Amino acid sequence: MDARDSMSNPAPILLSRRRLLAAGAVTLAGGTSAAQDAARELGPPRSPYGQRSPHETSARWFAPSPMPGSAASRTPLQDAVGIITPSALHFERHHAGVPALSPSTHELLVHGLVERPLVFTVADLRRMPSVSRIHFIECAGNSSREHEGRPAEDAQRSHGLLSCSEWTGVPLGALLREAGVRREAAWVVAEGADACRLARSLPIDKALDDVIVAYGQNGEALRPEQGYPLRLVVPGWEGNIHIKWLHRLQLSDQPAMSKDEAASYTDFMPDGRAQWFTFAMDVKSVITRPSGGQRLAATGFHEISGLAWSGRGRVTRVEVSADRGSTWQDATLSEPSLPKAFTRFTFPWAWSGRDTWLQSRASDDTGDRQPTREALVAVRGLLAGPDGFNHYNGIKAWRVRPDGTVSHV
Ligand SMILES: Nc1nc2c(c(=O)[nH]1)N[C@H]1C(S)=C(S)[C@@H](COP(=O)(O)O)O[C@H]1N2
Ligand SMILES: [Mo]
Repeated sequence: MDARDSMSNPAPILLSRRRLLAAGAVTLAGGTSAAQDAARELGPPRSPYGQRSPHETSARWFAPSPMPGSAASRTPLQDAVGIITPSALHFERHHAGVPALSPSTHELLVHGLVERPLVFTVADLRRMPSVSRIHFIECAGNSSREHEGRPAEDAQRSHGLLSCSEWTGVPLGALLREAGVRREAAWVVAEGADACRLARSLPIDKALDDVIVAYGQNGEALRPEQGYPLRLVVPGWEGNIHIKWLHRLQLSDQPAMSKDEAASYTDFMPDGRAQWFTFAMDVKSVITRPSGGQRLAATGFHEISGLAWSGRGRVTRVEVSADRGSTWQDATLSEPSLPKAFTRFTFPWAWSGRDTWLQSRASDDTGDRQPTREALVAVRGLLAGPDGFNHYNGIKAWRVRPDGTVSHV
C-alpha cells in the first residue's frame, strides 16, 4: 500500500474478519438474503401523518402516580441522537392533567399594570412577527436522586426530566409592548388554564428579554402535553416557570407568591431556610452513550456521546474522563452549539475491557463549571424541600464492568 492509498483509506474502525466474509458472501450469491427479498415487495405508498418504524420502541418512562392528574414522565435520553427531542418523547410534568383546549376559543389576557388590557386569540398571535429558537426545558427537580446519593439506574430515570425542542412563537416583549407596560410594573404573573391554574411570577427584565409565547414545537403545533395551544418558554430557567396552556399574564409591582414559588420550587439551604426565585438552571452534562442499562458488545472503539446544557448561556467546554476521574480530556462539541440549548458532545474512546468509570463535566461562557456531588453538597447541604431537592447539577459517573455492562455508580 503506498502513501496515497493510506490517505484515502483510513484504518477501518469496526470492520472484523467475520463482517468482511459475510458481506462478501452476500455479493457473491447475488443478494438473496431474506431481508433483501422483503424489500422487493411493494409497501404502502404514503400516509397522512407519519409513524416511526415498528422496530423503534424508545418511550417515555413513568411510575404509577398516586395523585390523579399530577405526574411526570421522562425522556429516554439514552436513545437520543443529536440535540432535538422528538415531540412524542418530550418529558411531561403535569400538576392537574392535560386540559383539552380548542385553539378557536382559547384566549390570552394581558392585564394589570398596563396602559390597555388586551385579549389575544391564537389567530391574533399567529399574525404577529414570530421567532423560532432551540431551547432545553429541565425540571428543577431533575436528577435529585443523585443528590440524595441514590442514583437511578439509567440516564432516563436519572436525568430524563429534560428535553430540547425548537419553539416557535411571539416574543413576550412584543405582546407586553402592545399592551403598554406601566412604569410600576416589576413582575409578570403567568397563569395556565389547567384545573390547578398553575401560576408563576417572572421579573419584568426577563419577560422583556428572551421569553417566547410559543404555539409551535419542532415544526408543528405544540403537543397537548406541552401546553397546546400556548405555552411560555423561558429560556434557561427552571421548567416550572414555562407555564403551559397559558391564558393570563398580569403585570404587577410584586410577585404573586403562588404555591409553586413560595413553597415548591424553592432551594433549601443547610441552615433550614429556603431561597426563593432561583430561576436559572446551572451548567450540567450527562453521558448518554454508553450509559446505565446498556452493554458494550466488544472491546475496542466506542464513541462516547452525551448532552451538555446551561441555563446561563453557551456551553464552551466538555471534558470527559474514562479512568475514574484521574485524567480529563476535551470532548468535541457538535454544531450547532446554541445558548440555553442542548450541545451534543462526542469523544473517541478505545475500551481495553477494564472495569472503569465514564464521567463528563461541562463549562459555560459565564465561567461556571459543573461541580462534583461532594462540592455541591458542601455548599447546598443535604436538606431537601417538601417536593425534593432542586437545581442539582453534579457530575454523573457510569461504571463499565469487564463483561461490558454499564450501570450507575
Ligand atoms: N399550567 C401548567 N404549566 C406547567 C406545569 C403544570 O402542571 N401546569 N408544570 C410545570 C413544570 S413543573 C415543568 S417541569 C414544565 C414541564 O414542561 P413539559 O411537560 O412540556 O415537559 O411545565 C411547567 N408548566
Ligand atoms: Mo418541574
